[in-house]
Amino acid sequence: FTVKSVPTQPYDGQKTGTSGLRKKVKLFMQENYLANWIQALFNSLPTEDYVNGVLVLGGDGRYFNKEAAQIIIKIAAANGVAKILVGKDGILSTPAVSAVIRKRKANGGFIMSASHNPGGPEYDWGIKFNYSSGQPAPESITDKIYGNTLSISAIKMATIPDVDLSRVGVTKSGDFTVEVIDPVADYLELMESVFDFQLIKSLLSRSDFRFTFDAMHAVAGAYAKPIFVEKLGASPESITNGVPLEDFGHGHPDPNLTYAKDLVDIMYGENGPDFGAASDGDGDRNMILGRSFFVTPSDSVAIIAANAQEAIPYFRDGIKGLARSMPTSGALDRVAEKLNLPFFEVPTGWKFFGNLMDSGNLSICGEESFGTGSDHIREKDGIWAVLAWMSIIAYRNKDTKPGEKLVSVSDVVKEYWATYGRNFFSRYDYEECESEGANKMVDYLRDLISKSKEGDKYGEYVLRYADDFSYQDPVDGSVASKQGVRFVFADGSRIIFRLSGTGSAGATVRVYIEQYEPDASKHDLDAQEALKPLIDLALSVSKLKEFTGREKPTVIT
Ligand code: VG1
Ligand code: CO
Repeated sequence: FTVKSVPTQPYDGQKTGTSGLRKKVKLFMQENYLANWIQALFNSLPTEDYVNGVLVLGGDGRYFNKEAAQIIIKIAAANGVAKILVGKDGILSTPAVSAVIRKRKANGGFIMSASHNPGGPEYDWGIKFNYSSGQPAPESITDKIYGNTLSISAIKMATIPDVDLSRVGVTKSGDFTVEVIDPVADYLELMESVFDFQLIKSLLSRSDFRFTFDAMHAVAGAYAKPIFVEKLGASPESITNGVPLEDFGHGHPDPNLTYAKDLVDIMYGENGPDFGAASDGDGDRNMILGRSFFVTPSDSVAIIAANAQEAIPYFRDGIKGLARSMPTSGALDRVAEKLNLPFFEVPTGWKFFGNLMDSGNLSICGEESFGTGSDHIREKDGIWAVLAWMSIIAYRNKDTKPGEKLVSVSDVVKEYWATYGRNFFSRYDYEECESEGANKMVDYLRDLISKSKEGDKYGEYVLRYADDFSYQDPVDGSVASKQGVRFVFADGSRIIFRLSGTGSAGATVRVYIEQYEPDASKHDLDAQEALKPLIDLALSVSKLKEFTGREKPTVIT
C-alpha cells in the first residue's frame, strides 16, 4: 500500500485527563480531530515502541467506535506498525485489552471508550493508550502527546480499504496485518487461571443462591454470558441489559447507587437476589451488592485483600503488597497492617499502580470510585471483582449444607467490620458545575490549607494536617502534585476535595468524607447518618454552595 501525507491543523485542548482523552463525540467527529491525536501519539513514542510492532485495538462498543477503528488502523499501518489485533466488532473491555497486550506480548494498545460517561451522538467519546505491560500510559507520555497535538501539521495515512471487523480472521495489506480476535477468549483463559471456577460453579448452581448481573448495555455484556452463564452455570436470566449498545440503551453506564438504580431497586426489593453486581461502560468498574446491602468500594478492596489468600488460587502463595488511591478510605490500610504487607497510597487514577506492580511490590489495589483489581493485569477489572466476591462467598459456604443458611455478602462485610472496625465513607459528586466557581473553590481551599496548622479547631474536630496531596513514584521518581486538598483530623477522619479529570463539560467537584469507627455497636448505622457532622463541616469549610451554586450533589456514593 502507499502512504499519503494528509495536511492538518492543530486543535486546542487535546489534553489527556485522569484516564485518556474524553470529549463530546461531536468534537471527535470533526475533520482529523481523532487522526491528529493518533498521529501525535506516534510522533511521541520512540520508534522502537511501534515500528514493526504489534498493537491491540478495542473498545466498549459506543457510538463512533467503528469509524474510529478504521482511522486508527490506517494511521498505525502508515506509521510502520506490523500488526493490529482488534476485537471482533471493535469490542474489547479495558481489562481485556490489558490482558491481550500482556498475553500476546504486544507493544501497547488503544481503548476506544469514555468509560462511565454516556455514549451516543449527543454524548461522549474517548481514547486511552496503554503500554507494553498493559498499563495506562504515564503522564510523561501523555504530556508529550499533548505537546505534539499543538504543532501537528501532517497525518500519515495508509491507502488500504476498511477492514471487516465483523469476522474473526486475518487480513493482510503488504507487510501489514490486521487480525480480528475473539474479544473474550484470552480474558476468559486468564480468569480461569486466577480463580477456582469449580468452586464458583458450586455456589452458582445452588438453588438457595440467586445472582444477578447488570451489564448496563455496556461492554461487560459481551463477557457476562460466556463467563457467568456458559462457564459458571448461572441462569441466562441472571444477566440483565446484556447486549452492548452504542448508546448504552440511553443509560449512563456508571455502576453506582444513582445510575444503576434498577439493580439497586431489585437488590433492595422484596425477596431480592443474594448477590448483585454491575459494571461500567468499558468493564473496568464494579459495584457489589448483597440482599438489601451495598458494599462500598473502599470496603470491597479491603475485604478482597483480607480473604484473597484462602479464597483465590492466584494469591495462594502470598500477597506482595496493597495499595489504594488517596481518597479511598483507610480500610485497606488496616488489612495491610494486620497482614504485615507493604502498603502504598497513590493519586487518583489507575496509571499510578502500574510501576508498583511491575516492580513486584503490589498485588491487590483499589479506588473508592468502584475500581478494584490486581496484578493479573494493569487495569482495574470489573468482572474480576465480581469473581473475587463470588469466590469469597463460595469459599465461606463450602460446607453449608442445603437447607442451612448461607453466609451472605452482608455477613462477610459485618464480620470484617467487627474484626477491623468500620471506615464510614461517602463521596458527593457535583457534576457539570460552572468551571469558574469550581476553580475558585479549589483556589480558596489551597489558600486555606496554607494558613492552617496542627491543633486548629474545626467544630468538634481538631486538625492534624491539611495539604494538597503530592506523590513521588518510588520506582521512577516522577512526581504528581496537586492531587487533592485534604483535611486530616486528630481522630483520623478526613475530608477531601478534588476536581474530576474525566468529564467532558464544565467541572465536576468531588467531596470525599471518611470517619473510622472501632465501636461495633455503631457499625450498623447508615453511612449518611454517621457522617452527617463531617459532611456538614466539609460543605461549610469549602463554602461549596456559595462557590458552585449547588444545593445538592448529583451523585452520592
Ligand atoms: C474517575 C475516578 C478515578 C478513576 C477514573 C477512571 O476520575 O475518580 O478513581 O480512576 O475516573 O475511571 P476523576 O478524575 O473523574 O475523579 V474509568 O472507569 O472512567 O476509566
Ligand atoms: Co471504566
